[in-house]
Amino acid sequence: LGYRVAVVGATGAVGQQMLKTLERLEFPVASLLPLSSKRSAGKKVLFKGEELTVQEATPDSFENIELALFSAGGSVSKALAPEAVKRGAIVVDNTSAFRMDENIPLVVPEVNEQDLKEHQGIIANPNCSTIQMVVALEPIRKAFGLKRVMVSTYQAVSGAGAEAVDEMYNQSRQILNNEEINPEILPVGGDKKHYQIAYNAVPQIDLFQENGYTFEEMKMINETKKIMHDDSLQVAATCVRLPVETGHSESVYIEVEQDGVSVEEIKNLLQESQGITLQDDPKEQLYPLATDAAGKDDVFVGRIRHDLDNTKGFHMWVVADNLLKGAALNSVQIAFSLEKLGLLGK
Ligand code: 11C
Repeated sequence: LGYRVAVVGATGAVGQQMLKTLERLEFPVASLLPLSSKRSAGKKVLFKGEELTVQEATPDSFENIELALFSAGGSVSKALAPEAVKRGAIVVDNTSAFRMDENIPLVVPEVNEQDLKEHQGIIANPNCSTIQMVVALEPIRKAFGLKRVMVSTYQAVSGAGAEAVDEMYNQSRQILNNEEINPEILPVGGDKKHYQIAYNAVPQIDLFQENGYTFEEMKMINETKKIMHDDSLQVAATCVRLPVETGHSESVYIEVEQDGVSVEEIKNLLQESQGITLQDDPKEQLYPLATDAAGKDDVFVGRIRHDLDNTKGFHMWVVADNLLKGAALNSVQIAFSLEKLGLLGK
């Protein structure tokens, strides 16, 4: 018993995590169809101990599918997600293809699960750096109101794909061996120039927009407002890539609406909130680290402290596994929410 599920991009870093997460969280899967581009078709993937052959995704692949999780790039989603919906599947799309479409819910279950009720076949999974931030901020927004968010990110290379991870490790070895390096991928595969990522910090994630912000920064800004249903929320972002394999870290400054809020109140609130682990004890040097968050489901929050000049201002450090809560896990949680709300199944 269960649902007929397809995973599009099953051989990719996020697709692999989707398969593992469906299995680990025991999502009711009756059959699993791994799909990919032509290039990866024929490869094998493992699901519940069974070796499955990956097939090339075509419109007809979705004929019998009830739930399709997409993570194979925006152009694949644009071409095939509507085809899957035409054939009766619900699509959870982990690309930026549909996120800002006003008819498409952009969902983080801890924040706006009810938006799923408005779906017309496609549900968008937000960008990884947005997801972990809104999970941390939603309990504060609900309790005290939220006026402003200023975030600087310290993002892991796995966000740019498995080839970027290889580039980081190869460069690190080459530099240690005094060999010449030849950056080809980071900061952005398709951009004009490429820079060293090993032992570096690169303030560019995705392409620059006309306004001087990168697309990653604009995703954080626009997606946060959409998920929180607040266009007046002031959001600014600076996104930076670090030589960390997995786990995005974020320094977040917020201003709440309400006066007189204490650090203790915020800590207590976050401690009780779903999907959050509070790690905040400066005396014991306890704070979130990417190396601890990697492989875990929760969003980790610490270093919570009052701004020294603004009584409504707070600083915090937010860390999560970008491939899990930032991508695969959030998609599978959306599937669970769809099931809970009675929205899944033909
Ligand atoms: C990164 N945040 O770390 C990106 C990866 O829109 O889903 C996720 C891109 C996206 O490079």
